Amino acid sequence: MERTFLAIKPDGVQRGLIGEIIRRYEAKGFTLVGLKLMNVSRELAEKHYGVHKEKPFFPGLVEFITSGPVVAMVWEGEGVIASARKIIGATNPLTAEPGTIRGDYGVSIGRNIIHGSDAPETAQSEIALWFTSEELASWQPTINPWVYE
Ligand code: DAT
Ligand code: MG
Repeated sequence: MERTFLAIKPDGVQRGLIGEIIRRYEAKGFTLVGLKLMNVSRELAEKHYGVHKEKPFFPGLVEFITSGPVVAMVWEGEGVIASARKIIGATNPLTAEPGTIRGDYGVSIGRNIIHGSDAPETAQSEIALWFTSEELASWQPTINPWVYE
């Protein structure tokens, strides 16, 4: 079963959106297999956003993601990587569709509430970067026959 890494950024935590965001993925039918509230070290932030190292917004991005607690999560389900990104919406909240998390709650690109892995390779490397295998719970929700045909 496919897994993805999602993180509620410091703005999402400060704005009281933790429950609302988790509710959306639960209601969709995906399974939560990893969850922790944590402060992000500069080292972890720079590794996580390593692909953007040369971008002008990189220093601000690292500053922002280390500025307060983050909710790191791993979600499991059929097609969860692409679907979770659809639920998140476009990078810029002003162009993100209403109904998406960023479209409903955000205004600024530098305050876009949530991160989600963008492909199977990044999902795998981000899960390994943020979680140990002991921190992930493998379980089968009993409702799954009502979620999957
Ligand atoms: P996404 O988070 O949708 O995968 P991304 O990987 O292109 O977007 O960029 C990572 C984060 O960096 C993004 O969530 C917000 C920030 N960011 C991206 N482009 C930016 C820009 N032009 N100005 C400021 N911040 C930006
Ligand atoms: Mg990205």
